[in-house]
Amino acid sequence: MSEADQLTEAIVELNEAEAYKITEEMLAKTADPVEIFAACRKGMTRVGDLFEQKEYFLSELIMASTVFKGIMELVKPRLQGASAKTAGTLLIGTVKGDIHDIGKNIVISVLEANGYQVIDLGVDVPPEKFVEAIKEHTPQVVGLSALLTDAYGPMKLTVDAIEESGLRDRVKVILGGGAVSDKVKEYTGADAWTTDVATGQKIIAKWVGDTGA
Ligand code: B12
Repeated sequence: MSEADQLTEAIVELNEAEAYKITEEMLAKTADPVEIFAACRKGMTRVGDLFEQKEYFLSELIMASTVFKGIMELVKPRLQGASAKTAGTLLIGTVKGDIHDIGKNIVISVLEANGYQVIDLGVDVPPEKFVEAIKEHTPQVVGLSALLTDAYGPMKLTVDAIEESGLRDRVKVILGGGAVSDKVKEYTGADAWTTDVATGQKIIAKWVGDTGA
């Protein structure tokens, strides 16, 4: 079994010590944590499946997110200071009614490490707060995160509110998180969607003309 698979297993088994040990081992071998993120997401998806099958309960979801946050603490120092340039500005938040923020926080860490200025509005963010923050910070990109299917409505209301305030042509909107798809993009009127940080980063870089130089 590869180290990435072992990390996925450790998360699914909620084995905190083992998960941190494997993360340290993986970090010792590579400077790029993308494989670690992918292994974590796989693990969290399986934890979610077990929750759905009623084999795991809310306490296991909370435990898995604690393990995940611990892994991020180990990975974060590797991400910091990678870049001194300002590649662009991203405004990001988890939409109203949804409090999942693990994925959003990964996006923030990765983009900050790549020189982006990121304004984080947190979780359960109402549409008007996004609008106010666009006026205040003039980002090129707005990122809406959500993991609940119930968040499609709030995502659409957020894009609508940006449109109604006359700011829509000033920003690109990208959706992220487990609950998004091409259909959700069409429904909400967003410009793009992704369920992984690497793809999101590429789309955003293209929009802001970041060549990575
Ligand atoms: C951890 C977790 C929790 C934790 C959240 C902790 C936290 N601080 O975030 C807790 C325990 C609090 C929780 C609560 C709930 N949860 Co929950 N949770 C999960 C779980 C297991 C993992 C989510 C996760 O962190 N994944 C790992 C991250 C890294 O992946 P990600 O978010 O997709 O992020 C990546 C990309 O999508 C992308 N990305 C993310 N955001 C953005 C934004 C932008 C702009 C970009 C570019 C990219 C991007 O980058 C990330 C890295 O690649 C999922 C299972 C699953 N299958 O997802 C269920 C899941 C999402 N939860 C679910 C449910 C039902 C709930 C609750 C309603 C449970 C309850 N009965 O109370 C509550 C909801 C509370 C609320 N109002 O939001 C369901 C949702 C079902 C649905 N169809 O809507 C799931 C799918 C579980 C299931 N299978 O039933 N949950």
